[in-house]
Amino acid sequence: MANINLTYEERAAKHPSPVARRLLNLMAQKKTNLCASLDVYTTKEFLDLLDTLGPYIALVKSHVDVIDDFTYEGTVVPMLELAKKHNFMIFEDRKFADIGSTVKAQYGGGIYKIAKWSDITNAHGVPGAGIVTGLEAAAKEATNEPRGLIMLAELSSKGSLATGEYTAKTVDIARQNKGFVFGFIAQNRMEEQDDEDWLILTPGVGLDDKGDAFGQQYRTVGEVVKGGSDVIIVGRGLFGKGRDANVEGKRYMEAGWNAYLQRVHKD
Ligand code: BMP
Repeated sequence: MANINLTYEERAAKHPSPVARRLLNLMAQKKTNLCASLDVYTTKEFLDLLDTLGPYIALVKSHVDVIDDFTYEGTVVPMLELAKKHNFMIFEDRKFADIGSTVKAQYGGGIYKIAKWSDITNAHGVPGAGIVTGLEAAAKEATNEPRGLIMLAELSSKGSLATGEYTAKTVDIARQNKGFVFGFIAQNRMEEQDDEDWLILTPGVGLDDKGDAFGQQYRTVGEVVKGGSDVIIVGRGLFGKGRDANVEGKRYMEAGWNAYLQRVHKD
């Protein structure tokens, strides 16, 4: 049976990536495939939102470089405490895009030290396969904890160049390191050979808006999950325009879970 019709538990049982296994089992256990994308500019806003949304999410997606008062002790340490309290995983959306030796330094070092605390990060395929080996080397140096990478195969924004042959070649890069790379940021499922099972994490999801002033394009939860998305990434839909994150968190969690149940025919 195609992976798209299998349950998260069934897929976890045979997945080669420890990070993917953990995420699939966590989603099944917590009954949520929601990833909250918290692009806010102070540590307080970030942690307050995360505490509110914690019960509804499997994953938080951060851009720590937009937090004005970021510090490791003040931002990351409490984020890790909230991850334990509410049982969710962490995805720093760093979108690495340089040669292997540079991304190795960017992932493991600087002020953010992403490899130390983030279960998952992501990278563009544009530099070629060396980006993956550089990131994997940094992860091994930084920690004994499992780390996973997802590649940007498609983007949600208008006019994105990540289509067609570029997308297919990004999948080829992922194929060269299936333990560390376990999926894609994409709008559709990617081609799967033999026993491959790529997790598809999809941003550009919103139930009330069609887009923003800068080219973002939203699709509904039902559309993306039916199309093969395994994790729905929602940002401003949860907290933008004065929305109540507690209400929207529950709403998106239920919409995502019901769409998944329909897809695997367990409803
Ligand atoms: P929002 O739901 O508020 O539009 O936020 C979307 C988030 O997902 C942003 O953090 C953005 O960086 C990210 N993102 C995206 O919107 N489209 C992509 O194709 C890839 C992304 O990482």
